[in-house]
Amino acid sequence: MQDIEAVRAALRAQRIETPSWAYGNSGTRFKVFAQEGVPRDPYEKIADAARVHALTGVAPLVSLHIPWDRVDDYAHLAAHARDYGVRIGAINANVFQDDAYRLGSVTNPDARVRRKAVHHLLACVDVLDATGSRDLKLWFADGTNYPGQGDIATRQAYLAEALAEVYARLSADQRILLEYKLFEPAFYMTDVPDWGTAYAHCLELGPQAVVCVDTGHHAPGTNIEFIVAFLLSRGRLGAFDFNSRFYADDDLMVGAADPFQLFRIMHEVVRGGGLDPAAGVNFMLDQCHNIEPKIPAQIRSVANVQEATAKALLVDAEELAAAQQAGDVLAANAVLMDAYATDVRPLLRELREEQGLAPDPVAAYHASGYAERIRAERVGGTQAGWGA
Ligand code: LRH
Ligand code: MN
Ligand code: MN
Repeated sequence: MQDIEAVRAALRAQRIETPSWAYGNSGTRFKVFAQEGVPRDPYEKIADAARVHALTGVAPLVSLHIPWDRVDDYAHLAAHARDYGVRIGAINANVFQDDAYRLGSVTNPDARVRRKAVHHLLACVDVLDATGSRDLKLWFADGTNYPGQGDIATRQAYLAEALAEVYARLSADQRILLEYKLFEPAFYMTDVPDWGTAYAHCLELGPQAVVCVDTGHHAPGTNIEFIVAFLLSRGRLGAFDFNSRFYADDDLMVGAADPFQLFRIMHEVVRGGGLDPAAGVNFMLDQCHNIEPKIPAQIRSVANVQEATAKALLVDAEELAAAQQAGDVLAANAVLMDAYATDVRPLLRELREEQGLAPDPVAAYHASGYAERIRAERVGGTQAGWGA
């Protein structure tokens, strides 16, 4: 039997971070469908994120992407966030959209381009200092399109050099989250393609370098929960970028494509102690809402993570361990499936009500009039990122 009070406490304590770019317009390389009322600047993105937190009670952090969220005064932006009841979360460095990065950023064959990239990464650490954020998230679009285009080992050495310089600049309470991605935009070879490469670089760097698992960044069929279990057991699971994929890096709502996979991932998180804030696992969303309204989509995504977490918490760990030890394959599998089959929505509704929140945050959002207000107030919203 699971201790239901412990389950409730764990759910109350979980925090989910939403990304600033989810609130702006986004799309594919074919079309960006602009929506009315989207934020015109980082301040308004934070206001929308604060709305998601106000309705869910568990999303008090907002990730920024620099320079998409460039402002003159980051301390001021952080103060604005605090005024709205949220805080600045991970700072995402962006070394992929300048012309100079055609052949890569930190792995570019030209030393001047490598310098420019490292300079930006160091400037992002300044943003961490100014905002009080803990995490610098590094994702590199670096790679090659054709065999022979670049020297793989030399590029790895350049990458290590750049990471070491940034790592040396961190304060004791700051971390590098190193994110990997199989392919795209590079189509032949990517310089940080998988968790093994990310893990190896983190090991070389030191304990303040940890891996970010973006659930959309694997080959189809990859056992992501294995990666999670391994990294967590080694103290190197720093964060998730949650989203769903059907094909490639689709950035759809987490839990939409494969809620069972999300449950399996959360089971490994719970099993490995990753829900304990001391484990340092940052549960972030990394999504773009190209055709659906953005704020309710974020609320829905937060709830999807909560549902998977609740089901994972309901796994009877003792019964599972006993069945595993006894070699009872079917019983062990049944323990997991029983938890997965539980409808946890009533429990989550109850927890929200206990906190003085509406039981259905999406319905509460629609009833609040916020969508109508921002539609009237905000004219000419911004685009989130490269879908532009
Ligand atoms: C790259 C990525 C990375 C970026 C984000 C916008 O595909 O997942 O995390 O910063 O998308
Ligand atoms: Mn990501
Ligand atoms: Mn991605």
